[in-house]
Amino acid sequence: MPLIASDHFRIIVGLGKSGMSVVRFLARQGVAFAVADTREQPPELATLREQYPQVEVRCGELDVEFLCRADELYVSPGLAVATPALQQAAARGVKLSGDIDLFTRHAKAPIIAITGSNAKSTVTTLVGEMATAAGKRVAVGGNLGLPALDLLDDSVELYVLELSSFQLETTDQLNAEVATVLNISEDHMDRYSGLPAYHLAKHRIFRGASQFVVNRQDALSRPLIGEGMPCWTFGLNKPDFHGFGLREEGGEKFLAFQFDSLMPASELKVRGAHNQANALAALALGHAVGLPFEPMLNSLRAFTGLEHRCQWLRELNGVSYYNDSKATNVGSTLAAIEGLGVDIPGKLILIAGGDGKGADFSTLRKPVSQYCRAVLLIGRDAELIASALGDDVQVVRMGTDFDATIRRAAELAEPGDAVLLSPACASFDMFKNFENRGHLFAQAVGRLA
Ligand code: UMA
Ligand code: ADP
Repeated sequence: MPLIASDHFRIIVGLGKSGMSVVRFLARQGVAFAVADTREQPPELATLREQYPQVEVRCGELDVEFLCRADELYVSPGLAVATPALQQAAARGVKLSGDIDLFTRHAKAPIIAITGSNAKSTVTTLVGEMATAAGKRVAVGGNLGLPALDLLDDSVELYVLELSSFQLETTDQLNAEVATVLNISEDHMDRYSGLPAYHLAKHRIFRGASQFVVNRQDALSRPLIGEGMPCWTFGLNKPDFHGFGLREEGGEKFLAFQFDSLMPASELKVRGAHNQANALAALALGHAVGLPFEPMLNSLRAFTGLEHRCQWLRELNGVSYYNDSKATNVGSTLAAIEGLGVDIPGKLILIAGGDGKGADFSTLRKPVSQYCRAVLLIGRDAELIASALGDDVQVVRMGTDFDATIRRAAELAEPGDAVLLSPACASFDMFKNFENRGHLFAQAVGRLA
């Protein structure tokens, strides 16, 4: 079959937020392009038609002949590169790329690149705040919400990017100044063939990096390449010569660098050991690009955490309520149960369930039996979770009435307990997204009397 790829024509596949950022970028560059999306009504279609009426758009099933008119495809992170039509186009010589690849080719300032199964948004936000406090002109985005290409600006001195495995699949050489995989636990098993494939996608973040930040307590965070490159570490244990950790002095825990204590961990406003790890990771990333300690520590002291991430909502009748709706995988729910479980005088009433994305819930059993008084299950995969938890703890299957679930949780709680929404699942089977799930939870908690 002849190759019909042209040298100067691009196709953007997927017209969501990131696709639209590629549209704006290519239009600014004067590059010819078209758009394809498997959805009949992609979210940015109306905007595209209004602002770029001359651009050809193909909606519905991907047409390989159409895709082969391009020399390069910019594929949305929402579409797996394994999608047959994309693979067929690739086999015919069309390059598969993405918005992050395009970003790297044009970014002039150093990039701090952050991925991991959990804590990406928290650490990315923290590093951004540290850089601002240190007086840097910093741009923060990526998977976090503001597409990377929309950040490009010659006046920027530092880019801080949160990157998902989906974005990394189409990223060839990121060339970050410093890159990290914060942690690895199972997620998106409905998209990957297993943990190794997911791990490989995440580790593409290290391609071309000048420095690495490694989690000492997670072997899977260690780069597979680049022996001998400058490497900083973080972990909840004592710091080594290269890194950040916790030291105990006079019975108190301190965030520390090498052999020096930096600040008492108790000065952090965010709760749980996982947030101490996040603070240490942010310090390591900031240190790697030369940010001074004082503004970094001030940012840590001021940080109250992001909405929907183990966010304290209120106390009522001696019971605290936490919104951890962003816990969309098992690893994040484990961190919440273990982090809050040791912190509260009573027990947890856990609300979990939703779309499990093919996850294995069995690791929840032990911490749930240790820290939970009861578990209320919602959503599509409630039965899967119930069978993984066994009968160590009271399990209540709730229907689709989310308000009733929250009222039931309040009834089951005793003074000193905490009600924790930490679903270990995606939300799409019952809610618009995790934000919507968290907001509805917060509203219902607000109505409790
Ligand atoms: N889709 C189709 N056909 C297409 C293209 C997309 O059916 O041709 C569907 C897929 O189910 C896909 C969904 O639409 O999952 C969203 O795709 P999109 O192209 O509309 O997405 P964007 O609006 O561009 O958002 C993407 C990221 N979304 C995903 O990776 C799924 C956003 O991350 C990111 O903030 C945004 O780019 C800007 O960079 C969101 C996310 O859920 C927050 N990320 C996952 C996570 O954090 O776990 C990885
Ligand atoms: P991401 O962007 O990777 O999804 P977030 O910062 O948004 O990360 O947090 C997602 C979920 O992970 C939240 O439920 C949060 O409480 C939890 N979490 C935060 N830090 C950690 C950590 N270090 N390890 C495990 N889970 C964490």
